[in-house]
Amino acid sequence: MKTALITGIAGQDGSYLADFLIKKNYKIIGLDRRSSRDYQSRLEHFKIKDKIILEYSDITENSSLERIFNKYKIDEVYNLAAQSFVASSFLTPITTTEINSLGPLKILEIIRNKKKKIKFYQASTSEMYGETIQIPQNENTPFNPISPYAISKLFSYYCVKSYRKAFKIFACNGILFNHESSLRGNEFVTKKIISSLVKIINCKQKVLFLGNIYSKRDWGFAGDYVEAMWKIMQYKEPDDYVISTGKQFSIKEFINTAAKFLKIRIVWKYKGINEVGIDRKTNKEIIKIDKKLFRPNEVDSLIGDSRKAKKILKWKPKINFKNLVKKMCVEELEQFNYKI
Ligand code: NAP
Ligand code: F7E
Repeated sequence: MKTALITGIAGQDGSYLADFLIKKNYKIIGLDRRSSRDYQSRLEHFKIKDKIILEYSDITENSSLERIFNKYKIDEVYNLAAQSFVASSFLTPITTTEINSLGPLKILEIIRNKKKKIKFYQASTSEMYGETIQIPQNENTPFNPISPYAISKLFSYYCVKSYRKAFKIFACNGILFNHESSLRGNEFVTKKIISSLVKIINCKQKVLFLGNIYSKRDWGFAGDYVEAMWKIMQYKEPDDYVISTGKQFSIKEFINTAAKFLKIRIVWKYKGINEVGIDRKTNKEIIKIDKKLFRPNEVDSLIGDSRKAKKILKWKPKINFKNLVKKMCVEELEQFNYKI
């Protein structure tokens, strides 16, 4: 039985990965930080809380990390803990960097000092491509990060490469493009759109406010992407892989697709900051643009090329864009017992 340490276990990917690895008969140590919020609802969703050993820690705190590494014989570390919200990183760039850059470096140092064969996975991100000039983006595309989040992640991306080369550590980067599910944090655009539309049709919310609805993302399903993380760690050589669907859609296209599933007919009117989405049935403006939701720097367009993962790891996404949106709509409706 292998033992995996998952940092950020209470997050979207952490809970999906824990569920996936439990089914593969792993012993799971979950690193979670204390919170006053409803912080383990995702683990409860999978009904796996009692199958995990939870250790309270913080990836910015050396001694507490060392305690965990001394307590268990860990085979694989999946470092998913992060300040993962790009918009927040402009407001808290230093905390973002302490968590996203120094956190993984501290874990790599522990692995290096232990001189044991502990594999390390780093949750790298398509945000590192930033203002990209190459379409689609693959493992050889130059990085051009434009947010504190992306810059902090680029630091850890290079730490992984450096420790792999210098100290022969089995350390890998998964460069994952956006991946979603109904367990996505409420502040991310896909979850925000679907939960707001569901509330609007049930008269629990009047308007959905959004920022830039013309940026484009390559959206996949979180369940497919955690399988890729595991495959990256099982390959005979440590390496870096792009994980994506190879298709991109704008936020506006996401809204239109979700609205269709939810049987809302939206008519778009006006341009720029005045653009509105009108519900044809009620004639009410249900989508409006809020200047405050625009980011100081915006990544306009991302689309990944994951042919390397397909060829070497035999990985490919099972759920396409339409089915992802549908799945999120169905689960949102079920979760809140809302009706359409
Ligand atoms: P998420 O839902 O925000 O989960 C991140 C988890 O990390 C949360 O449980 C969070 O705890 C925890 N965390 C934050 N700071 C910590 C600290 N100092 N010590 C310990 N734990 C800490 O993010 P996700 O969507 O699952 O993403 C997982 C990882 O993949 C992240 O590293 C993210 O940057 C990266 N990534 C995500 C995507 C994506 O599309 N989802 C794409 C590429 C890369 P709290 O709940 O207490 O905040
Ligand atoms: O924004 C636009 C926003 O916050 C997507 C993280 O998991 O994926 C995620 O980062 C787009 C952006 O995700 C709103 O400006 C418009 O263009 O859902 P998001 P993200 O920034 O792409 C990457 C790969 C990660 O690594 C990150 O950890 O949607 N947008 N209006 C909005 N975004 C939000 N959140 N809220 C809005 O109201």
